[in-house]
Amino acid sequence: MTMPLRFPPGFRWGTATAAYQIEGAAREDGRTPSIWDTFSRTPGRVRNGDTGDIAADHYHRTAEDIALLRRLGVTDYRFSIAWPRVQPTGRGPAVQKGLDFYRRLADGLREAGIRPVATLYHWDLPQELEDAGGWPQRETAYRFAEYAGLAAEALGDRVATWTTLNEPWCAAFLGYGSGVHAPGRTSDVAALRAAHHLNLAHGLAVGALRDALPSATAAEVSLTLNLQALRASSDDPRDRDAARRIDAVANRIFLDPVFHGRLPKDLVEDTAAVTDWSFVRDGDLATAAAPIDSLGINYYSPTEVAAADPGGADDSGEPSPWAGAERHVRFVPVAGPRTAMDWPVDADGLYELLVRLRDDLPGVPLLVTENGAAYDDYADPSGQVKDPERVAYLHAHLGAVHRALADGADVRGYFLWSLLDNFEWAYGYSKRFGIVHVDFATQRRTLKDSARWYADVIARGGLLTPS
Ligand code: PNW
Repeated sequence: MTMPLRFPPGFRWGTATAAYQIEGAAREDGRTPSIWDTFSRTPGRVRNGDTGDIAADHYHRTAEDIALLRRLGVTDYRFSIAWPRVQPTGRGPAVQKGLDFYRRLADGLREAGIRPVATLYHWDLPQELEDAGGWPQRETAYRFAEYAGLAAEALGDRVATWTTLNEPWCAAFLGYGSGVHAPGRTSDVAALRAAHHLNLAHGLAVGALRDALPSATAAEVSLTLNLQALRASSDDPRDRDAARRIDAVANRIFLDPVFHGRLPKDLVEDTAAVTDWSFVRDGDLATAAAPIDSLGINYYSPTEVAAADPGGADDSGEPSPWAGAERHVRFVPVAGPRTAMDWPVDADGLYELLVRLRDDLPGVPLLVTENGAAYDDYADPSGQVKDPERVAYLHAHLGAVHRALADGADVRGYFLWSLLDNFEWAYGYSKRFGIVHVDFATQRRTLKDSARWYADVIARGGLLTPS
């Protein structure tokens, strides 16, 4: 039988999760609070007052969850390491029990024939480091590099891919700019300082990882960004300038330091009223540009922008995650069906992003480290979870990856977000991204139809029908 959309041999098929979203066990084995424990326990911050105290109880159900991955047939599994489990105060020696958990996880994965892909920072900063100033403070970058070294020394022989940071844009601009994520601060200058110190932390951690990893294992070192797939709503130079501004403060603010060792000139100009960037010291940008082996991309939806109406229609005075750009830009709703997040379904955006990176970063292997959709799934009385919209979403987006591959983008793998329904940050448990349904009252796991569909895709190595 012919298969129209076959993926290359060796293509990595995975699912992704993050520690705070699934582990629970928030007070066990020496783990201390992270900024997300503090934030979620603060009334009004997370929908329904939900916290990650129990989450999907993955900390105690690791074997069951690895068995699920085995049933899916994935080649890779992307998880994150909780910094406050491994180094509770963000300083000093590692906690054995914390490391043991990730050692068991990695060993269990390897026994199942699954490559462990570990992210060091998926937003759970030890609260003590936030109390000392958090990411706007330079010291946090040095703390992170030390933690990276501890983790690599303990786990370096069994992790296949090390990702330093997940989505530093969210950590900096949602955490310190708009304040909708932990720690919930609302300051443009704090967000820009955080972004720089995250770039610095990334580069320092790459060095610490390279030093600590046994060279024989040739582990891959990577970084995951949630780049905006940007469209200007017209060719009018004012609309194109709005897109340039968002590209600077959301994409090139990370891409330029990490891949070219420089700050975007236009970003520095756009943000001149916010900061003079004097917190950037000599050598920082060269440090941030330490060579890495691949770039991870998280993609859910595209972003369309136009020039703000005269007077600045979007200048509502509300805290914004677009430091220096907010008064110039209007966000235009993208057409198409919507997920439960109210995010538009538009697979072309993923294609456009991958092709842009093919052109802008020649020679850099790409991984789609997150892609998926939330829908209001429920287990029917027969125990089935029918999620045809998710299957359609995934099919369309894998089709977009295939098109990008055919057009020369060097995409090495695809990690579906997410394995399990989980704690969706400010939305708590109200949004279900899993291909495995979790009944949070009983912790019962049920494969959704999309999980069976994904297992078939992996087994065949591609899609039977064009999207
Ligand atoms: C990513 N935004 O988060 C994260 O890496 C995941 O942990 C998360 O569950 C997933 O996407 C789905 O939300 C984002 O508002 C959260 O632009 C918010 C935004 C982007 C990414």
